[in-house]
Amino acid sequence: MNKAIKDQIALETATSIYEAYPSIWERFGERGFQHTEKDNHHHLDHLETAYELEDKQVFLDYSRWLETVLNSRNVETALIIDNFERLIKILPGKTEKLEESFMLDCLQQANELLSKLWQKEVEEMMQPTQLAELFLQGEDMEALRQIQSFLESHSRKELFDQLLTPAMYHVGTLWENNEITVADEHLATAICDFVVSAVENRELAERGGERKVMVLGPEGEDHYIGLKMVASLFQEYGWSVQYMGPNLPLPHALEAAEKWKPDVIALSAALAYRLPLLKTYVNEFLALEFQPAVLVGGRAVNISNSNSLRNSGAMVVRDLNQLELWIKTGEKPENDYEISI
Ligand code: B12
Repeated sequence: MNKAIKDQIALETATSIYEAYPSIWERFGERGFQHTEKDNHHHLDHLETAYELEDKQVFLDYSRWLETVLNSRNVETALIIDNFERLIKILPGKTEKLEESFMLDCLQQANELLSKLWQKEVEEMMQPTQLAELFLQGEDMEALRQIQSFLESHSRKELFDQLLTPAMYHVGTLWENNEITVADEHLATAICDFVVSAVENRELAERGGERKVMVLGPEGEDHYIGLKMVASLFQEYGWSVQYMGPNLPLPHALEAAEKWKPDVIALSAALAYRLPLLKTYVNEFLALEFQPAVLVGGRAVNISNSNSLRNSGAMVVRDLNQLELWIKTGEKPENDYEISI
């Protein structure tokens, strides 16, 4: 297979992957696209070597190695399988028949192998409901152990989004169904709080950055786990963070803001009836002379119509993905989730 053909296959494959999953532009950007193209060159080189040596195992060993490398860089096995499937469709007609059929066999066998590995990983992966159970049993050290193992192949944001948030929502459902008591809920929260603090990047937090964010919940609001996650994400991106906790009366919040002059004030509320108060906070913060940006998030804004907040000039951010995108690019979130209750 000559270089021009390889270039063509690699480009075609990378393009079709990025067309199928536009969100990976957000996650990996232009550099990611170039890496995908380069990766496809590697796949083709290994297919060629396997063909020359008449040994499919060469490609299977490569696939196994590739899975380890890419997983550690937050690329899921499913994406590798998807890539190989695309090669299976794109390769035919681009090389001579014998080589083509050998390569297609290699790709097929590699995908069978990767699917088995993927399946095993999913089975072994901690599920949010299991984690909630550990929280409710008071198993703090076991919960932390499981979380640290999750973090070996996932980012902190993924931990918050995929494991901790659904685990706490599950706790909420159990409470709603009267299957657990408020005391159980408190225990679960305390352990969730403990693990969020334990996985915080202390070094980054202490270093602090030039951009400043103040994170708080309005008076009366007791829920603060989401708030801590928001603070942690800002820290991860090198911001200086003042985490003021929930239930901060407006005069104190204003005084602290005027003193520290943060670039951003991030607010969170869980209960929908907190929205009018949230709006008061937003208006007061927006009227400050140094003009901070005001971000609002949390369950309260996600389940209700937050147009009035948005109209007042605050930026309503639905989840940590949107927040991360905004931190990285300054791009305003698209808010297509207004559901009135
Ligand atoms: C733990 C808990 C408590 C604890 C709170 C402890 C604490 N320190 O946080 C306690 C026991 C004190 C409590 C009290 C109450 N709670 Co409560 N609680 C919960 C529970 C189970 C989990 C909350 C949580 O930690 N979630 C996990 C976090 C990570 O999720 P999150 O806050 O949504 O945050 C995510 C996003 O929204 C986003 N985000 C959050 N904030 C922000 C901010 C910005 C700027 C951005 C960008 C993003 C963002 O990022 C996070 C990551 O994805 C929820 C269930 C649920 N579905 O949430 C009920 C729940 C919120 N509580 C509820 C209720 C009713 C109450 C009480 C009124 C009664 C009670 N005893 O439970 C009181 C009110 C207290 C008060 N004054 O505020 C209801 C609310 C229902 C409603 N109609 O709105 C829920 C939904 C339970 C239920 N299923 O009925 N609660």
